[in-house]
Amino acid sequence: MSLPPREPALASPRPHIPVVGRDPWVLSGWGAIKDSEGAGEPCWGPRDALHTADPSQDPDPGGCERSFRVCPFGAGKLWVRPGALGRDFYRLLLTSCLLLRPCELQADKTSKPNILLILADDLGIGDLGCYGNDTLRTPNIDRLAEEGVRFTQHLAAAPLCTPSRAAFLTGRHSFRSGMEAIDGYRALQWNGGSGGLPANETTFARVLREQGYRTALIGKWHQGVNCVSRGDHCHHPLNHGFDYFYGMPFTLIDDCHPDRPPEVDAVFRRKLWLYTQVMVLGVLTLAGCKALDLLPIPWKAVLGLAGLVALFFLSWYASFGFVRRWNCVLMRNDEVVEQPMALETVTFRMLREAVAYIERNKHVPFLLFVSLLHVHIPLVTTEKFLGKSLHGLYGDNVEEMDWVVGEILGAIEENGLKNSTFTYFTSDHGGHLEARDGHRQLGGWNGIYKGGKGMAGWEGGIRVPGIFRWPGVLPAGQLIHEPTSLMDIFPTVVQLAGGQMPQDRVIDGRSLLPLLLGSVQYSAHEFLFHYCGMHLHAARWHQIDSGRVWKVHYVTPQFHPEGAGACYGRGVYPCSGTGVTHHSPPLLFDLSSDPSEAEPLSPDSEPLYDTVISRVAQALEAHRQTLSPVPHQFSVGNIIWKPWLQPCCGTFPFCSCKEDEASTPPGPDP
Ligand SMILES: [Ca+2]
Repeated sequence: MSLPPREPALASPRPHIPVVGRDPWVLSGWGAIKDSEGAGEPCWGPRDALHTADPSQDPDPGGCERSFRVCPFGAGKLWVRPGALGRDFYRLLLTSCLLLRPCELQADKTSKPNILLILADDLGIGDLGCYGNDTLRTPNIDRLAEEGVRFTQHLAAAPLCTPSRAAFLTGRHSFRSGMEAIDGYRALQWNGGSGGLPANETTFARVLREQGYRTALIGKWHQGVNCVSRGDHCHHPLNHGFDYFYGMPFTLIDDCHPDRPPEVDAVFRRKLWLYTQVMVLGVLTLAGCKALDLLPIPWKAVLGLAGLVALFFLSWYASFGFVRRWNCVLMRNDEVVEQPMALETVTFRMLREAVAYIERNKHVPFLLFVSLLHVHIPLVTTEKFLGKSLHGLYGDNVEEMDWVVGEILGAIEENGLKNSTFTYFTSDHGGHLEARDGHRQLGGWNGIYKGGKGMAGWEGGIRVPGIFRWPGVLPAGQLIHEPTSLMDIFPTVVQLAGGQMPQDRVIDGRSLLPLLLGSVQYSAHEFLFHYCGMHLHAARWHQIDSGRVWKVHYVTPQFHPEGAGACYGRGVYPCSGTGVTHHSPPLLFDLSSDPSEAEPLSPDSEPLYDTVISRVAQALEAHRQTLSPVPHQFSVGNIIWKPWLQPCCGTFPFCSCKEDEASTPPGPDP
């Protein structure tokens, strides 16, 4: 895999692509209100003149029934069809709307774009062709980028699954909802734990459903299930605004694969197994001594000790010995439909669900959040893709993921929804450098960026792909280097749906529509703060007047071995304690000239050093004023497995069921 050149970050192999702020569109005015082929009658005018209230009765179902009301002009309303407009004209309308009345994008159901969000799991930014990779084949995602806008400084709010997704769903840092660790566990460990996204959090799905959207999550959740009893589903997707769910309430882990070594609490489990063996050996020794009359102890005592050892073993094995059964579960809405989940067909089944969802909702606005199981270990890959990439099992899995994305995009196009669908693709954080099988790399590639999954400060942990497509509205092939966040998706889609932002809480995300439409040149994020658990590790300052992006590190992980760029052999990298280094004075980098964070600046090498440190400290102090304590969802009491919370089909603890084989769809053509 070749390293892309330095800035622009993960540079485009297509240098002619226009860049916001350097080659903006020129608005050409009000002329070209034609269909996409430049023919036909203009698709605008009073709404009633355009289509009937019932889309099924619409004589032009592929046309104006998907119209999009943009904003009032004078006393009337103007209705336009995205695909029918000249791009400049449409962009002007939307820009005017944003400037005049930010939420005027609201209208009835037929006026809203569909929203398709695709989130990859653990995908490195350097794994996609459109971000500079020239050895992995990702033609479908590359095409998405060519037809849309690609962000180069798109940042996860946290470097691990659960907190990053909590922030993505709510538009605010995960510690604001308690979905971050103080120390210890940094992600939910069990379906049977009581921690999870609190019911009083507002997801974008909830807001969009209130705006008349159908809302679905297909794929991974990893935000908890139950609180106090099995089936209360307080953290379940259906309790967070999704009206359809098909997928894993947890996440793929090595334990889901019968041939892979255990992953959940693997070190702790090895210790428990060792303790059990020592205890058994002790009891056997006692029994032998008793049998040979070497020790004057009664048999009752020996049997009592044996019983205690058995109890100890059963108590831990009941949870850890059945990790696959407890955690690798497939649900449809409230119901467990497969336990443990069969890996061979799960990709096809989830894809089938996504395609079917698009098909049956094509006449109403929908939010479809496809949360891919790719490319998390154990890298479940179907036969068609095995051994086909240049990068082993990981590469095979990336290429299969691209095929899945292509099939979903194909369904959008086949149903005539391409121009009325706002599509987004990203990853929940950077590639997992420590995922290895011996010397075989099983994790992603973060390109020129230092660090990876688990590391909150270094770019490799948090810089992810960010691709947006909305043909006819957003420009094709545009590149934006501004700092943006996964948390921005919340306000962006809420604005698209005409919803209201929650007013009773801090929202850290900012709508990307002005940036996407080119009505502004700069991100709304002058500062971004990068947390590892509850610990601030770094801060970023986009100094607009100079165009420079500064990065200040207060805490960094200790690589193992030193200088390795990762923490090999040490399990999950810690956010605090002996595994990190505190920097006083902090490390300072200029990402504009040093995106790999290779050369820390000093007062001698950078005249602005003190100014930058001081300005960022000032912003940090203001940021800290917005923090308030909340219950911790990752406390030991919430994290541990509780039998009474375990999702289960059949009779507990023999939970077992299998989804109807006849409904298993065929895979891709060989
Ligand atoms: Ca992940």
